[in-house]
Amino acid sequence: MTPVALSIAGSDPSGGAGLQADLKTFHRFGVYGEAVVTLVTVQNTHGVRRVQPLDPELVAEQIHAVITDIPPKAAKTGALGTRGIVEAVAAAADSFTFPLLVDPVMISKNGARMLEADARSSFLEKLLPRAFLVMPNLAEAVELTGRAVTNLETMARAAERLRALGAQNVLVKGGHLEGDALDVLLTSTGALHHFTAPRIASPHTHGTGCTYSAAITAEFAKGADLVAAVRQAKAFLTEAIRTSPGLGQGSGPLNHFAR
Ligand code: PXL
Repeated sequence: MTPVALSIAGSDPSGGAGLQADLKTFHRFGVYGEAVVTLVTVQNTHGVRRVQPLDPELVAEQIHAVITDIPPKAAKTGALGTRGIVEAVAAAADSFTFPLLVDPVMISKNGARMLEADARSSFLEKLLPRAFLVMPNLAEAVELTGRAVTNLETMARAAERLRALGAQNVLVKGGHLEGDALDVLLTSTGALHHFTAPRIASPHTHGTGCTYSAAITAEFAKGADLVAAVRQAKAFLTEAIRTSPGLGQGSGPLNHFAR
């Protein structure tokens, strides 16, 4: 059977992040991709100029249409935009019979808000408890927990708080720390795992978070377990950054053909 994954995320017309990155990544992993649009951005490699969220009802209808026809084996969320969309996705997730990965996209690299500030409580109370895995970067971990997250120890503490709030598993991504790219995974059994990869100095990191979460989702769709999925995804990400095609005049995309 063809593995199927679903992304519920925003559109990046430059093709490096958001839904477009998710679909390319699913494809690269041999997974058929479904794509529900939550918001439309106007952007290129220089940055995001505009974010236009869709009507929550329209998002809910898209999800219903695809999952009742071609049910995925795993799904992920990316940029959700508004409180209304967060609540619509959380309500839909109640009937999901497959794992949901939540990438808590909040702010783009150049500072555009991808999730309105007043959506935070809905995100924490309604979406997080439905997440099989939530995977914040450092800034998102700070925003979600209200605590400083600056090293391995505080990354693990943030993961514990997010698990206490209902996420089954938490991956805190340390890519913005100094030194090697180190991520901390806290699983539902309370086990801590560390994943390291060499830091690659590159300006072309647009869509890194989206690509990472899409790769993990693709691995889930193929039946991988959590630790194996994160390990495969991180190896892909490292190679995709290392071999970025250098497109655009700003922060360009990764190489989604990598591996
Ligand atoms: O990488 C975060 C992100 C997610 N989704 C969309 C984006 C971005 C960053 O620019 O544009 C649609």
